[in-house]
Amino acid sequence: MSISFERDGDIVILAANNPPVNALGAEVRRGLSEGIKRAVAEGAKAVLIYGEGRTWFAGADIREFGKPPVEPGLPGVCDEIEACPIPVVAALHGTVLGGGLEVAVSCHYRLALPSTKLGVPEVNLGLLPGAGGTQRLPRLAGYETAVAMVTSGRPVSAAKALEAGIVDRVEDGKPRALGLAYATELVAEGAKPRPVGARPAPQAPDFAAMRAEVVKKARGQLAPVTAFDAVAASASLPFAEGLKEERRLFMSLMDTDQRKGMIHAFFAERQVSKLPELKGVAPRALNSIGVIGGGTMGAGIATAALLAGLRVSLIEMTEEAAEAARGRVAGNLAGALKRGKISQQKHDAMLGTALTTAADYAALSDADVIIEAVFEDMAVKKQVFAQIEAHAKPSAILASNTSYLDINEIAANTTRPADVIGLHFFSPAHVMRLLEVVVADATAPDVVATGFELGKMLGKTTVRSGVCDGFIGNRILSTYRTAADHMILDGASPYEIDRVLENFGFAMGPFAVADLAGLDIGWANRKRLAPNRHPRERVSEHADKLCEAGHFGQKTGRGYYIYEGRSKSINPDVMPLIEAERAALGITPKTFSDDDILRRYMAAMVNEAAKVVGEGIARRPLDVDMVLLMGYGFPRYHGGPLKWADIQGLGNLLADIEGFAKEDDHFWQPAPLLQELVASNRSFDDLNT
Ligand code: 3H9
Repeated sequence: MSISFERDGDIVILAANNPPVNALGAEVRRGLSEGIKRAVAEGAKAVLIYGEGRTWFAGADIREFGKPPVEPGLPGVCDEIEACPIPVVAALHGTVLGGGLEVAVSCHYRLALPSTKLGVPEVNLGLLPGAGGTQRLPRLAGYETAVAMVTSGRPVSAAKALEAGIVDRVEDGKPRALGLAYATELVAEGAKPRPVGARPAPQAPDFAAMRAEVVKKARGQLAPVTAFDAVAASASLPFAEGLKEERRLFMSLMDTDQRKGMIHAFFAERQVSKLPELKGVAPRALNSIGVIGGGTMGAGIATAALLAGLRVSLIEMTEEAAEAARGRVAGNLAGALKRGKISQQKHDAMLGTALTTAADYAALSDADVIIEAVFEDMAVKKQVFAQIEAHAKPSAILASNTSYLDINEIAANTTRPADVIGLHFFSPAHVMRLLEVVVADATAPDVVATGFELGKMLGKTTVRSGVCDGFIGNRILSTYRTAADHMILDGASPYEIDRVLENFGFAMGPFAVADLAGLDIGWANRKRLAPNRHPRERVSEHADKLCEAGHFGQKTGRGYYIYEGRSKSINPDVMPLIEAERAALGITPKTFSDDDILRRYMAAMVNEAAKVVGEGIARRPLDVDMVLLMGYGFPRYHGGPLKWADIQGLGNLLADIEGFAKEDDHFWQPAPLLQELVASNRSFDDLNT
């Protein structure tokens, strides 16, 4: 039984037992509805609801969305609880989220354990609280708190919920015992039901200003603004009408592509690190890591590892460089301390005993995983691996943080290729959430499992990649950046392209990103690839010219944009460079509409992503989606490039690619997998299961 019915004297206890998170699936809803009716019919004096296991209800069952509804619906169950003629007490613990919080605020009295988190994260799924949350929360907590919770999706602590009036008391103990004591007390006092819906809505604030703020923060995402409108409706409509308006707005979001994209992202995030090949494979021991190279990347990796409780040996070439690397880690940890992520005591222990910096590889002798983060040059990497091998213990894993180079070649140069793996972090490594685990031909399964374990410990979204130039993410990036460069040669400006992609939902367009990453990185990469470049490849040179003039983007204050303090403006030198290049190549520039730009850019991204999946570099389309979402700023509400492609219709995308191929059939070669999916009328999502 998902909801058990039990009697303790005058009190009926409804306990939820639907692991892992007590989601409010159909059986749970039925259990609650029947339990309330039966409690009243049997003459109970109060009802206690609590959750068995690790949490109260963590929300509606997300797997039911998009399927035909099953009665009773959650809004009706909440109304039934609220209308119950005897007091209903909620004893909350764990994560009281979404529909879970809506059930809680439909109860008449609420207590919470101090560790409880309460929130309405529906906006993160492209939805709004659809079971009365937008109408009941403002009546309990006022508009400021309700709007903040509903539009951001961020949970609040039990203490904050108490202060805001969302819970009545906070007590430590077991939910069942505490709830029973509270209910017994209420019965003894003759307490009555206190339906939140019967309270008047608070005084309406300046909704126009609040809404403008929400629109600004939402950056194209529909749910926060629609959720705001639902909350605001509570000020002008009677409670029952407000519920109807909430329902209408909830259903309108249910129909959107953004909802599909975000729910895909939710499940993909949880599925991405579950690899059938790792079932039953135990990771190796993982207590300490070694990092070679204490630049921004190495120091970031060291910081992430220290924050996860690992011991770290950080190796540099000289004592001075090792000291400088320690300084970088200290700077990162100072930031974590300032933001309250770690205590002073932990901070001091990390810098004191957990971190060793040295100029001698002998300091690596105890490390379980050794990650090199040195200059991107195969000869340098091979030398470093030879040194690592000389000092690593036999069970150690030897990892490279290379962004592009061939891990098979690195592994083949060692005497223990089974221990070699790629661990591709993204900079700054203690902030960015993505880790690509690059599996080479000879990598042992327990080494792969340890890579995933490390990612989990560091709180990263960890994705398996095969070996190819750039792995999953940088390979796809390189292709869509090339498409953008071709558009520039043919008539678009970097600023138009940035604007279109920012309107699509990226926080920054590709040229602003290039300035941030450093234009010298792309420059070095183009030089590396030049010797093997296909003669038919179109290469634009304006970016090289910027670099030759010493303009590397943000770090030199000038790139595609000029950076002064916090302000960013267009660099007037860029368009003349591009125009000169077009003239030299005899290209008559044409006009690109915003739609043309988006279609070409996305077609290039999806086509390369389909090749990456088709070749087995990524095992599933969802792996690509996670890489782009977590490492490349792809807007979460589009779900990832391959989910977006499914939603657009793969036939349309293939037709676009075939159309573009008429101009340049070298660059626009349709991915065989895309052709196969279109021919068999299937989607990328069909390959995810
Ligand atoms: C809603 O309530 C709408 C209403 O307003 C209106 C209705 C009319 N449903 O994350 P974990 C699964 S919208 C189904 O790894 P953690 C999850 O997929 C909902 N399944 O654990 C995973 O499965 P698997 C609003 C769910 O400890 C397993 O549980 N609520 C749901 O790191 C463990 O999850 C939310 O948005 C669900 N609601 O984190 C809360 N939740 O093992 C969403 C989880 O097969 N959930 N699963 O991979 C969360 O934020 C986290 O899961 C939580 C636990 C914090 C609860």
